[in-house]
Amino acid sequence: MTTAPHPALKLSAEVADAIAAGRPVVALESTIISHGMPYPRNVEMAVEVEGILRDGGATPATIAILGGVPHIGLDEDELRLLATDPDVAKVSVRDLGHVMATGAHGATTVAATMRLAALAGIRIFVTGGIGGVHKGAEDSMDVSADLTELSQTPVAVISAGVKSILDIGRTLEVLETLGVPVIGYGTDEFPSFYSRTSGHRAPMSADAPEVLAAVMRHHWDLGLPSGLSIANPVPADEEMAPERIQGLVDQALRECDERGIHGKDITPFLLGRIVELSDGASLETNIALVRNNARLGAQLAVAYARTAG
Ligand code: PSU
Ligand code: MN
Repeated sequence: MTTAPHPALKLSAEVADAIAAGRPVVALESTIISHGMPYPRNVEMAVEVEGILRDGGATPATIAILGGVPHIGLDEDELRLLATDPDVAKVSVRDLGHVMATGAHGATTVAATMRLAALAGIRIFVTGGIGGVHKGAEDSMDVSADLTELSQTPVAVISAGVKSILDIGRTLEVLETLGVPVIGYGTDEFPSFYSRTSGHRAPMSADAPEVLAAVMRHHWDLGLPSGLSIANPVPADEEMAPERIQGLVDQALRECDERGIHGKDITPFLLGRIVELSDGASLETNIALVRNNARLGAQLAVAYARTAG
């Protein structure tokens, strides 16, 4: 099952050993650190989540571009740089060649992290939320490259669903069209990140990591090219009431429009504004759901490694 990591990647010794030995490894993204949360909670979260994965028996591999080189597995100084340096670019798949050519630092989105994880031989990736179809995309055509990448890169992405800054229904439609399995973990309803509910059914559900691992194995054994989206609802005692969050989201969306923010700046603006408007409550929920996803990610990585022939 193990193929050699792509030569352009710089793997940490720990991650290289784990991949070579077929031990459980879980990828983590870095846009969530550089553009998804404020300092110092971003670096605290990044360090804590790596610890949760280790405690669960998996090796964490946070992914970013440093000095133009894609890194798979970072140390704490590198996490801190990503959390503090204002010049770190938000890097999606289209940006990879450019950030490498210019020797810059880049924080990788879900899409770019998936691609680099796959090139390293990592099949499981934990994050908070994935990108999707933006509200009004009928006109703006703003659809996250995360969805395209999910359609063509064999990595299972654990998130807490899609937040209501996006058009959740259209996001699920596009994922269906692209042949991406969307699996609710322990739920029949697709979660909306800050809340356990969205009003949309999860297309499939599973109740145990072993079931998720078996789905992955069958999907890829058939030669299907896509990733999987595993939607793990935020724990009930840490969710935000849907009515409360929707009011804040609507206000942030209005402000985004008024200020003429567009393209790749939209998602970071909305996330930051929702933290401010909620007096930090959304940040606590965001961190809680990432922790929860890391616990599942470790279990899934262990279960998936056991299915290897
Ligand atoms: N949603 C979050 N936190 C994040 C992101 C999304 O709750 O940090 C980031 C992820 O890196 C995701 C990216 O891949 O935003 C999507 O950006 P865009 O909408 O520009 O595709
Ligand atoms: Mn976009």
